[in-house]
Amino acid sequence: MPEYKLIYFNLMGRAELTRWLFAYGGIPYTDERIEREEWPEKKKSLPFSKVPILMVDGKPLPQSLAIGRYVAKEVGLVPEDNLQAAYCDALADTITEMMGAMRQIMMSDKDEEEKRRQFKEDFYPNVLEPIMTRLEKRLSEKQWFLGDKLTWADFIISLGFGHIKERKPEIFEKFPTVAGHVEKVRELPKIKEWIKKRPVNPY
Ligand SMILES: N[C@@H](CCC(=O)N[C@@H](CS)C(=O)NCC(=O)O)C(=O)O
Repeated sequence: MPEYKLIYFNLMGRAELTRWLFAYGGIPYTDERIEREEWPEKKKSLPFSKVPILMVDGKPLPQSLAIGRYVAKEVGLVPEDNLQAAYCDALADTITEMMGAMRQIMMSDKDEEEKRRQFKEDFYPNVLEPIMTRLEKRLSEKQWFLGDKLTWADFIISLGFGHIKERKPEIFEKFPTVAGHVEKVRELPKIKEWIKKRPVNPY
């Protein structure tokens, strides 16, 4: 087995998917966490200017989704079938875009009232609800995102919507199956164990 080192901030953020996958597969790795104040100096020493980076036997792999897909494959959570695997990729892109739209509002220099308005009048009805509506239907008909087999897409759903569910549980009243899915993945024994022991971070 290769030697793995995951480099990221001391946050869940874009690295948590990979940490869940390592936990699920019982794969040992070094979870290197950079504190904010260390970043400018650390950045100079890295082969890419952004994190996460996964060092595999000392060689760097950038980009959170590429890292996630690679580790998911290692732990058997990428379907063999090419089209089924592409459905997982499409879900990963959809949730990443959704998180990007959310981040854009949160990080903007607008005041809190304007941000609330943007969430209420644009993000929820135009971005979040269409995705949740489709997922609610799909997950009501299947055990997991792709049917009876767990894939890394289920981890992405639980991670992406878990953050929103913690902050705005009322949104999930209309989407009980998505809410249940978020918890179902978190109840997988290895994931539950990781969540219990991981460092506490707000996001
Ligand atoms: N598309 C990249 C984005 C990576 C990214 O933006 N990383 C942020 C942290 S979430 C970062 O390194 N920020 C520090 C900087 O830009 O100096 C990925 O998914 O890995």
